[in-house]
Amino acid sequence: MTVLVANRAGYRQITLSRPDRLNALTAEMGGALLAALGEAEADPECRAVLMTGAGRGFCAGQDLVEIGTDIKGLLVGYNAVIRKLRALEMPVICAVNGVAAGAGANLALACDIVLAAKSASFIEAFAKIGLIPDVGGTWFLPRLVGAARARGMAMLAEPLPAERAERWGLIWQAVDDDKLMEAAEALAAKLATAPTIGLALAKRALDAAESNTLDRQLDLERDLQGEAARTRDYAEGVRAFLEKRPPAFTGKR
Ligand code: LHQ
Repeated sequence: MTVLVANRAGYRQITLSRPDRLNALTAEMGGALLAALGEAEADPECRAVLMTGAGRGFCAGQDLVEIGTDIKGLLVGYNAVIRKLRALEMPVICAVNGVAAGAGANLALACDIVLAAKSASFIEAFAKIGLIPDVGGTWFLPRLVGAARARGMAMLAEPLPAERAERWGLIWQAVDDDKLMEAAEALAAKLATAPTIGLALAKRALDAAESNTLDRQLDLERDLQGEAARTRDYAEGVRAFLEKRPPAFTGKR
């Protein structure tokens, strides 16, 4: 098994698992990852996903031993994973436990909240082998860190340590190595009791904002807010506030 799936209370943990190759990606692994995300989506009890890597690395990108010649075919598969991560109607947390290189770095960046061990680094390694950042890298990088840093990362392919990645806004937080999984699990557990539909709508609005004018975005916010305000979690959130008690969100419509 190259992708391990564990059911936790309210969320799924998905672990990339080819530790002797730093969890480098294969076509089979891309398919397994997509299937695991599809199962999380189909499970009404699942309200968040936590992704991480087994062993000392998070993901070293495409497996350069098992790469074959069908580069475009591989990317069709990996791109489906990126699309699914962005469309998933629940938060996706990524715990980057070690080096994230090439497609592995950009797989992490496609997640909603990225934590990284302080010893981890992000390497847009593509330039070292004559490729361009893929699986969304050219889209995520300038949006997260700005044009100058995106170009430096893409062209120099140097490791960006987790703490600098946090300072640059590439990730949410760098965490002491021995606290990473504890912090990621606590975050996943917290998000698994959050108003899931509201979070999913916020995720959709933020992605749409990347290409919308303010005018269109205001319309979209109005419409999505209308949808959020029809959820039971909205009613519960307001009721709990007025009753001065913690809300009990169900994540259901
Ligand atoms: C690996 C790999 C690896 C195989 C480490 N493959 N074995 C997508 C789809 C379609 C087409 C093309 O491209 C793409 C996008 C991409 O992702 S292209 C970019 C591919 N990735 C890379 O270029 C990174 C290659 N790896 C490295 O530069 C280093 O391994 C890093 C900096 C990640 C880690 O360095 P170290 O901590 O020094 O570890 P290591 O190099 O000793 O690796 C440990 C083992 O893992 C080693 O095997 P060995 O048998 O010697 O112990 C490596 O050969 C193997 N490994 N990455 N991508």
